[in-house]
Amino acid sequence: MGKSITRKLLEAHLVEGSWEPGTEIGIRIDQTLTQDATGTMAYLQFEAMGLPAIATELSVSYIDHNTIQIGFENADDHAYLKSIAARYGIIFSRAGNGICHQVHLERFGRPGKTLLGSDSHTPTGGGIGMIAIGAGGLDVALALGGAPFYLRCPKIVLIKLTGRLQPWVSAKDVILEVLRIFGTKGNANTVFEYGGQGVKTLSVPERATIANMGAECGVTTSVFPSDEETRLFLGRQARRSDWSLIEADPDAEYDRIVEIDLSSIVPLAATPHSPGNIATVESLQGIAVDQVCIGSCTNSSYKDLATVARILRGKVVAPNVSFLVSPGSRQVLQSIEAAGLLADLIAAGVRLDQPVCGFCIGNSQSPASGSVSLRTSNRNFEGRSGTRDAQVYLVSCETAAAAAITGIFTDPRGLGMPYPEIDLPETFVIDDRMFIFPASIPDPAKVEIVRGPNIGAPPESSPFPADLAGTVIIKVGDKITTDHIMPAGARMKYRSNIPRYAEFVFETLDPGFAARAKDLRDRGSHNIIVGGASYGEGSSREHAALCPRYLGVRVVLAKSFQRIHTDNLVNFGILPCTFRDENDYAAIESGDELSAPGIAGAIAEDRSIVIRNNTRDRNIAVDYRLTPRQKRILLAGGALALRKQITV
Ligand code: MIC
Ligand code: SF4
Repeated sequence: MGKSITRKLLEAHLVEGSWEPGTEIGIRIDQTLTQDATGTMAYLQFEAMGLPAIATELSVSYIDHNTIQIGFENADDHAYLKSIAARYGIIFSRAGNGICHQVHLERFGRPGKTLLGSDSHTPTGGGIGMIAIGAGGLDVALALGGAPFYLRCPKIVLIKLTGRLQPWVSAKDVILEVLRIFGTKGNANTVFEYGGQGVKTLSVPERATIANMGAECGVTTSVFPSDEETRLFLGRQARRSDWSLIEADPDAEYDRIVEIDLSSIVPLAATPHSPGNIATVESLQGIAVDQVCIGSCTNSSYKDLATVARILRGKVVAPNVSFLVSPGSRQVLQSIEAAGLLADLIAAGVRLDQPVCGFCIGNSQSPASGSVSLRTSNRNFEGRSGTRDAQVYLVSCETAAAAAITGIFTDPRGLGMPYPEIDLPETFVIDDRMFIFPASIPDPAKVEIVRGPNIGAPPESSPFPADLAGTVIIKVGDKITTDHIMPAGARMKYRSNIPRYAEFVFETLDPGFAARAKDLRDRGSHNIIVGGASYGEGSSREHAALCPRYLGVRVVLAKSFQRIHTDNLVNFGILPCTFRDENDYAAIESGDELSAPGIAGAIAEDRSIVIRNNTRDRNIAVDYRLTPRQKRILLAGGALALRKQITV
């Protein structure tokens, strides 16, 4: 049997374990990326390791998330990150240069390489034939120091594309169709590999849109072949020599094959409040729209913005619509300007934002109460926009542009105009002057690290308790996202200050949570969170583990977990465990007192755990699925604590 792309690339980077799906493997990481919201903690942890320089081939630190700068905190973070990059040999992408995933694809992504990023949409790099994986900041810090990245050897699903997209249907509709088929849960430890003749009809930025939003299915990553289209894209970036051919063997083996005929896809939307709630745009026609936001790492490429500009050419935005465009990068902005397309947007009444995450993470452009917002981004979790009762729909650029003109949900196929086919420019505008490259730093060892008052050290940890005795401090339902656990938006500026950020854990669900948890922690309780299915969906932010840990959380007992969050919990010494019998979920309430004598010994010896609910006089059997490496981390109280134990 031949090999898939996924298997070829993972095997080429294998440093521990062997190809047995489900078992843990360690892979070498060639490249890393961080963004400012997760980056500060990642580099604080890297500093705590005491290494002189990074060990990767290429690492980039991007400023794109916290760019609002109300108060000193964001700018403090930027200054810290800039000094860290200069000291350790990391490329620094200044604020205004663009969103990490878009810029990385443009300037640094290379077919065949591995990329680990402290952001869940790092798989965008799969569009160029990379194995690109999102992880918590601590895992990225470890990779920066040369450690392997550990993951479960994945199952591989071939998504075989046939046919060609119809006019007015685009890559966003393809990934929404994938989300319709696979949903947002149950896809952990899986890679979506794209193949079939239909792939050839998609350009690299379109493939990147699809790979990007695979994150919403909860897969490890998504990957496309590197072919003639990839070569053309790299040529447009003046990087032809970075190209190599990457393809699956004709008889490659897959765990499952799902065929999608591109020509049968229609305009789709994810309706409130999950990227997995898929409906046709046709079925939503007529709903009044208050806001249209175009951008984010999913849909902010040259083709995306050029399409929008052409649709809006000669028209003005409907009176009831606030219309925002945030380009993916400075290159995209410069390229649409060079092609004369920016003028169309300005004439149409656009509110032009910086090339940043902006509206996507809810730190600007929050919609009005109860209003309808159409966005080309990738997540519409309740409240993520910054407005709890806003109705956020995720759509393609074509559908977004149609609504901007008509003021209502409109199937773009009914606009009554010819579909603007976009020819990509022969070369994009290439201007790397907003990067600071390590070669330009005369004496890195002498660079002083800038630490403003917003920069705090990662909190100390203590070993996992020998005997568990604690309180259920919150019981939550299914699909609790990291946005519920650790709100972003306006709160994100405290990312580098754990005691302060921890005050907002579960803020939207239970504003009294932090004070209660802290009080119990100080009285010696091991706090316990009880969750439903798919606990920890969404972002890679390790703060969703680190801040609860700071508040004394030691165990999360849920029906099931998302991958990145599970790894983050273990990395900070919190046990993720599941109900053996899901009916036990009903037999436990917030405020219950639980205990498990000898729990650490049981984990060390791989024995089963029974947690006693003392309040209800009942035993609850739980399962935990930890590799020997993860057990060592958990019992030591976290990955940094373990590292210190080893190096002392
Ligand atoms: C997101 O889209 O939720 C974020 C903000 O980019 C996060 C990272 C973070 O919380 O800083 C992600 O996707 O991992
Ligand atoms: Fe930024 Fe949004 Fe992409 Fe996250 S999903 S990296 S916030 S643009």
